[in-house]
Amino acid sequence: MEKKDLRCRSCGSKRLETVLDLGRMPLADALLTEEELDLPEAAYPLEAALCADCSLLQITETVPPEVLFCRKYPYYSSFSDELLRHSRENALELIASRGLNAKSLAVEIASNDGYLLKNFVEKEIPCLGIDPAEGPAEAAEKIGVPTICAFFTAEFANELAEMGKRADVIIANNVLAHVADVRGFLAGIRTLLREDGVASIEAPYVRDLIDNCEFDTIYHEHLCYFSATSADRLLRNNGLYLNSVKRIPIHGGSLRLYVGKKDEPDGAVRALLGEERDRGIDGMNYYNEFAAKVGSIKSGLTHMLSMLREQGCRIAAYGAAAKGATLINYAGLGKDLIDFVVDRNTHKQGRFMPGARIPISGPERLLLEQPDYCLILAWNFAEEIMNQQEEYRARGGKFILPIPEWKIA
Ligand code: DWN
Repeated sequence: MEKKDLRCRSCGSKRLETVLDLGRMPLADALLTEEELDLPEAAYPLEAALCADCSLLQITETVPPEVLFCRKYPYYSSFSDELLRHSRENALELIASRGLNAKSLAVEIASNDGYLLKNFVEKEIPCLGIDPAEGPAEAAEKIGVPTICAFFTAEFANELAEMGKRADVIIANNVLAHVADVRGFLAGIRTLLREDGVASIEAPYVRDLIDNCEFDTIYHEHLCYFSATSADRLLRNNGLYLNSVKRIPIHGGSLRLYVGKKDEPDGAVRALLGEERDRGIDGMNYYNEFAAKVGSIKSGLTHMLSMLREQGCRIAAYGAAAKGATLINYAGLGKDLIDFVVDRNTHKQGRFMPGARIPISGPERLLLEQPDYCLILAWNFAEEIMNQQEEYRARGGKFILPIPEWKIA
C-alpha cells in the first residue's frame, strides 16, 4: 500500500512500501515508575517501510527526540562488558590508524556515560562527548570524560567550529539511525570534521535484521535501518563519502562505516555494495517474507511460554532492553507469563517495562527466586549473560533465546 503524505527520510521520495506493521506500541525505553502505573501511557504507530527509490528501510512515525532521549533516558552503555570491550577496541584502532596524539581532537556524538571516550582520556588524547541524555552525560563527566549535554545539530557544530574546534576523528555509534534531522546531523559532521578527518559510524545492519529476523530491534528510537547501499546514497547526497566499511557482530550485527570528505571508496565498500546488489537488498522482494516470519516467531514463543506456564513453571526474563519491550509488547507476553525482568542497570531496577508493566529487579533475584526458565530479551549479549549466570543454570535454571526462533539454551 503506497503511503500518501510521508516522505523518505533520506531521499524525500513518496514511494514508501510497508514491510512490517507492529501496530501502536509504547516507547521502548519509557520505563514506568510505581506512581506511573495508574496513568495512561502514550503509544505510537510502529511501522517499517522501504523506500523504493533509495532502498532505505525506515519507520514512518517520528517521535520528538526530546521525548525519547532526554530526562529519564535509562540506557547506560557501561553495563555490558562485551560492549565495553568492543568500544575499547574501536577506540584503540582509531587512535593507532589515525596516529592521534595530544594535539588531536576526538569527538563522540551520543557518547552516553563515557563508555568509549574514557579510552581516549586514558591515552591523554583530547576528546569531547556530546549526548542529550542528562543521566548518562552526568555519569561521563563524573569519570572525567568532558561531555556537553546537548543534541548534535548543524547549529551546534557551527558553534564548536566558531570556538576553533575541528575534529580529527568523529565517532557516532548507534545514533545515525536515531536522528530525525539527518541532513542537519550530516551537515554538522561536515562542519566539524577536518578535511582529512574520518567519521567512524556504527549502525545496526539491515541485512542481519532481516536474515535473523531481529524484528524487536524495530522501535521508535530507531528511525532508519541501514544497508551499505542506503547509507552510501544518504552520505553522498549530503557531501560525505563511504570510504571503508566493516561488518561487526555487536547488537545482532552492525556496520562500521568509515566516512570522509573525499570520495575514495576502497575495495571493502565496492565488495559489500556488490554483495547487496547480488542479494537484492535494495529491492522489495528481499523483504517480502519478513512479516510472515515475525508472525511465526510471535505465535511460536507465546505458545511455548503458555505451555510452560500450564505445566506450573515459573518464568522470568533477562535484560530490560528496548528490544525486549518491542518483543514482549508485540507478542503480548504479559505478567501472566513473565513474573519479573532482571537487569544490571541500577537506573532500570525498581521500574516497570513499558506496556506490559512487568517489574524490573537486579539479577540477584534470579538466584533468590530461581524461576524454572529465563527468557533472554537482551539476546545480543546472550553469551555474556549466560556465563555470568552460571550459578542459576547450575541450580537447574534454563535459558530461552527468542530470536531468530525460540530455543532452550
Ligand atoms: O540503539 C540503541 C542500542 C544500542 O541500545 C539504543 N537506542 C537503546 C539500546 O537498545 P537495547 O536497550 O535493546 O540495548 P542492549 O544493549 O541490548 O540492552 C541490554 C540490556 O541488558 C541493558 O539494559 C543492560 C542489560 N544487561 C545486563 O543487565 N546484564 C546487559 C548485559 C550484557 C548484562 O550482562
